Amino acid sequence: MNISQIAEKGSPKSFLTLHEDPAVQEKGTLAPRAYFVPFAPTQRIGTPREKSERLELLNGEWEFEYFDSVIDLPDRFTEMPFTKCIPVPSNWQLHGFDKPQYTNVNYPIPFDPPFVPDDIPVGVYRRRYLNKSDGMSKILVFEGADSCLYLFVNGRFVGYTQVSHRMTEFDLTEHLREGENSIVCVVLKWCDGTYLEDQDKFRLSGIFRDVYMLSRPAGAVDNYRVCADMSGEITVEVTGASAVVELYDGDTLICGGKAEEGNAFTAKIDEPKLWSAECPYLYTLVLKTDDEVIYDRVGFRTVKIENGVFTVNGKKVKIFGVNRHDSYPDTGYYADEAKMRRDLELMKAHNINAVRTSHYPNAPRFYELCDEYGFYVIDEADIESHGCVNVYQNLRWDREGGTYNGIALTASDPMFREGILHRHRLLVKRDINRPCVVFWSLGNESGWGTNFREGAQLVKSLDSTRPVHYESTHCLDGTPDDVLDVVSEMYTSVEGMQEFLQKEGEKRPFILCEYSHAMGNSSGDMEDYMQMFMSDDRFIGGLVWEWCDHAFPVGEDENGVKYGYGGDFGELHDDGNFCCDGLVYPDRTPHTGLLEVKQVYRPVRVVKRGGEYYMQSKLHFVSAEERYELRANGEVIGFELPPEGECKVVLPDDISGDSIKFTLNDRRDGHEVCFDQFLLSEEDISPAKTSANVEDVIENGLTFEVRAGGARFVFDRRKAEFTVIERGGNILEKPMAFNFFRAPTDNDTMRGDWDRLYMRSPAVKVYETVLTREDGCAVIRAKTAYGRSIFAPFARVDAEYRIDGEGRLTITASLDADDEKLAVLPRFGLRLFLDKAYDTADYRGYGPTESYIDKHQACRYGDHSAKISQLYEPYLRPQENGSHWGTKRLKVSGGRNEIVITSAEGLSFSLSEYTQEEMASKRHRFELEKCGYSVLCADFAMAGVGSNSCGPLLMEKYRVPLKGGRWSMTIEVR
Ligand code: IPT
Repeated sequence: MNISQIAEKGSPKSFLTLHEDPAVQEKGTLAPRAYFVPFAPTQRIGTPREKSERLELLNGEWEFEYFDSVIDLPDRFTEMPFTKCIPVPSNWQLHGFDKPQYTNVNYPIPFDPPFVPDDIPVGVYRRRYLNKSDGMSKILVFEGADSCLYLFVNGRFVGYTQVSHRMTEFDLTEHLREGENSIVCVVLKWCDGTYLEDQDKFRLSGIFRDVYMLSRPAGAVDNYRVCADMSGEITVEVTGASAVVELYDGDTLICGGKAEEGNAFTAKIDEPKLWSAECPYLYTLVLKTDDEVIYDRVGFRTVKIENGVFTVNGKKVKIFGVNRHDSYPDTGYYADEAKMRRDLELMKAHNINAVRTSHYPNAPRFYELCDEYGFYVIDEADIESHGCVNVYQNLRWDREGGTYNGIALTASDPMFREGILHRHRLLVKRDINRPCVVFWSLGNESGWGTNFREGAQLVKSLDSTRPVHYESTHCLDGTPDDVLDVVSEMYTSVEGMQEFLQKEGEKRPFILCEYSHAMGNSSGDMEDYMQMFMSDDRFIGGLVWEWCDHAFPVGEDENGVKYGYGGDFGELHDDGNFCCDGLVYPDRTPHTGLLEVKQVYRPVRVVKRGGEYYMQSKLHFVSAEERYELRANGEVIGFELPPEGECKVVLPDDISGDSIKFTLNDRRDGHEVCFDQFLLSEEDISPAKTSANVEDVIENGLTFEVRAGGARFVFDRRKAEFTVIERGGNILEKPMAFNFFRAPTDNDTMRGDWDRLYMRSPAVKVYETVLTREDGCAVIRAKTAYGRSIFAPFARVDAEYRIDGEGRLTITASLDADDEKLAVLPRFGLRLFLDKAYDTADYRGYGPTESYIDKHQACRYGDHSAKISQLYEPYLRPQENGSHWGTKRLKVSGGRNEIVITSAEGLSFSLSEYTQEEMASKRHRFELEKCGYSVLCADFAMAGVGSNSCGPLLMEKYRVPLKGGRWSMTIEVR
């Protein structure tokens, strides 16, 4: 619907015509500039921006009206009565208007560019603005509005902006009158930009970042650019006016001069203190004009790609990063400074050194904080159009002979040329002065074509000091992608990375812009990727997908907030919990995956060679001893470890124990940075031999009964499982059976196969059960198979149950699983339903947090103790959790007896109030019902977790061996 056809001519509504015009990205706006905030000349250096006398924050309650359709908007909406209010910044879907929709790839609207549906949801914002003329220009700044914004002042149309995550300035000087003014913003949920902003996130709308008015005097600079490199050279270019330039190191003026339009200020300082993520040293730049001063921070640093190697200040720096979205359960897309700081502090504390602002520029303040804390930033343009993949599926894809290449539908389309180029321009223009930005990224998942090629060239023409990154080079028209400075891929397997190195003619370095998809119980492959990153200089490193779970409250219960995800908001279509794929829960509580990341990304490692211990540093710019304190089993050890160096650890003579634990603590705040543990000896946990004999063995048709050492066992021959294990009372609330299933993790993408094989509830076929007496023991041998219907049994088990004279039961089992039908078997072990009084586990294994064969870097091997509730890891979507790998001894207590399980080869155990069936059947953690038992799973083998929800299949070495495995464990009831 062309609004101008239905609106009264000349009415405010008649101006709403630009959002379906892809040639118009903005109207009435000031030229994009670098982000800065002006101050009054009297203000102290370092004054926070909110305190600037030249900045008036307009955040707060604004009047608000919402319409499901722009068609229903009154023609003269600027004069309509406003009955509601909304906080600015915010997303209106989180304030009772419209509803959130979580969609990943699929567009939320029909693909019909440049048009969007007639019924566009619209939010109208109004606030009064008191203007006191002081001779200065009044510039209204929006740091973000989704998806586009029409601005009206005192009923008159002022301008238009789209590109949700851009900063837009409107000069209101001519529009404001003395005294009270009315500012009205019309924000539409969709515009032609929606086709370029199909980022995988909850789709929310509104003015979601800060809004403020700047007062700028005549004779102020419009814009400036600072370049400062590792040689100490600094250049400051200004436009719009000349300025006095001063550079301070702390309070000391180190150089100064004048910058004029067309005549930059340049200087060279001696021995500059360089900026890096490790040592984020910043100088202060002051730009003075007659009645204004601008403060900025400057980092001297040089980013380069030379001979296929990425360097920062000449060092082969690796990116150990995360992808970060703006997503907060209370404020949606809005991150205030405290939230940004919290994210960055958490990242720092977890040894993360880089952030990709997936998939749009973050709030400008974010980059200043990255400068300050020290993060390498891959700054990404506000572009993602992967919805194209599904638009013409089976039509264009087939016709073009490519499948995934349909993603490039907008990439060469002239209709989107301006939209794409403008997004690239806005990215560079705004953030060009930020030392933290080490790569410009052209966007995400939008395919490759002429628009992107031109965009890359534009970016390079605007800034030649940073390399250009882009991942999505799927192409429909053969446009070459050689303008890109790196080869970027996502979710490539470690083998795939190895293959990259073999590619003939490819000289560029390689980065994994997304990897180790952190969805649910994940992060199982971190260390394998780390080994690969370190194996070749051409590997720049990678960024884990992603920082946080995106979810919003849908209520509260006794456990706190109930989080909803895709599908919980009445969406037309959704992508379920694919948005819960972060290293932290929505409230920033770390997932165990974040702990794994922290340990794998550790800056210093201890290795053992020839009986000696050596520390190796991944730091490039600072000696480790300046930053960290080393302890070996608690004792402080002196060391000197230069950047990129190695040193021998001199241990005190009296060091003792089963293992040596080296811990590194940050000298500034004492937090533990990382550790390395080496086992020295292992106590023999095998049960002591006994001369006692089994007392009684009774064969009873369908049962075998054994009495030994005060314990009694009943074995059901029909199912080949124990129904009674007792010493003063049966510990088994249900028969103890072999268990193959687990509540699928998000990475268990093969769960459909498991269900087709009826793995949740297989029927057992018993071929034989034989009882003999051997060496004073009772020995039951059973041959069984497990399956239910349709196929051959998916698993065959030969088991031996040996009960000795002390009443200890040793189970030895070998497995023969169907490797035709199964790639990954979730687990192989025994499940015991115990009285719920059994609520405590003392174990020697990998803890205290959950551990798996491929996810235990963050765990220490040793003795741990936990209550059943502490063994539960509350993933938003219930799934396998809380297992402990490498457990050699487990004692479960709290009930009448103590149940002790030992295994020389180590088993995985979990103790849970929830059954795997319950967890597998519920969508949310808040729906889980306790089963009334303590469910003890003692697994001979438990599959790793990997990251297959969006990544390679679980590595062979982390799977349960389908054939040839033979394991044993001993159960003793005391
Ligand atoms: C990849 C996207 O880049 C990212 O935004 C997110 O959607 C992630 O996947 C999944 O969580 S794209 C995927 C099709 C490889």
